[in-house]
Amino acid sequence: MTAAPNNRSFWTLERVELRRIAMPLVAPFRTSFGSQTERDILLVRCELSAADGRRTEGWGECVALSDPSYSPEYVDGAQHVMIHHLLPRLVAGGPLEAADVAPRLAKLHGHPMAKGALEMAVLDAQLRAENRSFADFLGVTATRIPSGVSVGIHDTVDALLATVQGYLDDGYVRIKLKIEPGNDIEQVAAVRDLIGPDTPFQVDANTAYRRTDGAHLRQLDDYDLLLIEQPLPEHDIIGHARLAAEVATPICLDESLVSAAGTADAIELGACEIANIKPGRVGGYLEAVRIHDLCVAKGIPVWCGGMLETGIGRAANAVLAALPGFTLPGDISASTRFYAEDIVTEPIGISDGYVTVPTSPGLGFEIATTILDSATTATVQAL
Ligand code: SMG
Ligand code: MG
Repeated sequence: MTAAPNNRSFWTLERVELRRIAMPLVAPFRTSFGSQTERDILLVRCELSAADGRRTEGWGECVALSDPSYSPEYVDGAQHVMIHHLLPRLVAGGPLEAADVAPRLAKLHGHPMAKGALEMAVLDAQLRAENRSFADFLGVTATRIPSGVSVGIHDTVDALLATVQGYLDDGYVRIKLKIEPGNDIEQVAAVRDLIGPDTPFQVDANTAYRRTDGAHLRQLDDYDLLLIEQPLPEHDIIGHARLAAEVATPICLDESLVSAAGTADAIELGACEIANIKPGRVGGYLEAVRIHDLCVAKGIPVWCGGMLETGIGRAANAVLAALPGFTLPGDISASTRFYAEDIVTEPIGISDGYVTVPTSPGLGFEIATTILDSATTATVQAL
């Protein structure tokens, strides 16, 4: 067994179980790339053992969607790459802790969502063994974070306004509206009119526009938006930089940012005036912290994005978003925004527009086993 220098504790990956769960949404969620009515989510449960006989287990959540519409990854592909490529490589490297997961998998290209879910499970397990909270691990001091809500594209402006009013009544402190060509300026004007000048408001295009849409998108400058999220295709960094020069509203990247190195380049090129940090999209929470630190050093405001996570990812995101660089409200809404029933014992909720930062050992959740079992559609012993 490897000795543990610098107080690092090394764990042997004993078992890895992959679970697929079906989570129906309380209402369809439409974006420029499609409409979701249910999430098909891949969870990772790992069991670790230490040389001194301690054992621990932890959970990770993979944020990949059912099809490669948001990003190249999709849930069946994530499961396949974990079983056939990532886990064999992880195990072959011998004992590990969470910080070893990304370097050990670095020679395998891409798949940040699959890699991030594995690192997350190891991190959760390791923190539980230490009886340590993620909040303590990250050194966060904030006890609550402001809660923003993401609003889908609606068929009519009236229906949209009714939905937004409901979220205002729930207490959300920031509205994000999904937009696409043909469903943008009129909707933004109507929502701004409804919510008044003081409610923070932003839009997300999920890559639906093109470089030639600068003059069109400049119309959004009239509505005092916090940001325009990912207007152009994910690889079009230069296009985003040009758009940032054409439009006064800050340009925020989401899909384009999959690593700290890429984020540094996008910032240097002037393409990323604000960063949406989604741990699942960037290969895990440790890379998310590196992006946070980079953005703080560069003076780039950040906020925590969401991927309709269950209580597992939602709890961990709520901790991450308590880091001081997260100066804008994140897409960390109450679990009930998407799900009638969550798979954790204390689903994330909001109170006066804020989410309490979880402080229990591990990433900040406990599994509600019976509910999880009834949501499970398949279980695979991957290791
Ligand atoms: O979890 O609150 C959430 C969802 C936030 O809009 C959200 N996510 O592009 O930012 C984004 C989308 C990606 C998922 S769309 C199915
Ligand atoms: Mg987005």
